[in-house]
Amino acid sequence: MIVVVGKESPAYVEAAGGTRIRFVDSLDDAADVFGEMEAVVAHVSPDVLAKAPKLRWVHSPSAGVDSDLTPQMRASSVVLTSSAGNGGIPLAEHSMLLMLMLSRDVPRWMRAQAEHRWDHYRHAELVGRTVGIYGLGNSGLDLAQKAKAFHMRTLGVRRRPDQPSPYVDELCDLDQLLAESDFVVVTVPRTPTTAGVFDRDAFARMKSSAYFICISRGGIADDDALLEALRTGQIAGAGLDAHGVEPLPPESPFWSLPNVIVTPHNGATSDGNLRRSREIVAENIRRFVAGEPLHNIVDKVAGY
Ligand code: OXD
Repeated sequence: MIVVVGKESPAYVEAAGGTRIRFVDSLDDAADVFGEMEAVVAHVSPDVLAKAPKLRWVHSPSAGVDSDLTPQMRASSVVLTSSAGNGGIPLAEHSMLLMLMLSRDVPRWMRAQAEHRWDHYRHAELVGRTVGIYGLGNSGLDLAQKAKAFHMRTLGVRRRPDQPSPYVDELCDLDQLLAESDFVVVTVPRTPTTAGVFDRDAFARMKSSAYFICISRGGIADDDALLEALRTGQIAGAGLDAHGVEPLPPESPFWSLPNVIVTPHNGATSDGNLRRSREIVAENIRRFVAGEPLHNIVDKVAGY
């Protein structure tokens, strides 16, 4: 039996063929069938994992599976798949939006508009500027393509440099990315390897005119170090869609720093994301039932 947390979907029913599929609002509503459950489309807690002896496959509705990868999930033989690929396009769009907003100081125009004030000033262009993309997965690669359309120079750091990286002018290491980028854009998942990479030392190595943008996960930057870099002018500003603590608490200083644009982990919540998520799930249900290899299998050691 397959259990899906979410609205009933004819496409999933069709993909499941004759296999039983049940749609619930929350996994608690499926407690009576935990013993029969072979596959789940939802975030699964260690408690549910322990109560589902027949479970073979869990599909996470998220692209980043850091919160799904509990020690129990890591230790179990259950195959975990992710929704990676659903948000690459809107996150690349969001990165472009933040680069444009920061370089043109759009908040300044918005303040002036609220006061009906004509505030006319000279601002930067993106042409010729360097964007350093930390992580060349779905969003990083799409961002590279979009940045080239804006005539930017693109640098990229990726774990597997042997993979094709179209639209990336140069693959480099973190040192070069920090030293040369006008915009550093973090697109990597949060894993034991990436957590805390952007520390005091990393911000000190960025240009004082550069902006830091994070569209994947908080915790890859050390928030205290980022705050210090923003307050002291070590870097010019930041555009943050992902935050160390979410929701960002009302008392967080990030809300009120003049050189920061905060969005509420909303960059990927688009119509296209929903459509792509459903396509990924339907295809994986079809594969599961047919006994074919699943898409987006998470490497539980690498963390994505
Ligand atoms: C995700 C996200 O991982 O929205 O899906 O950040």
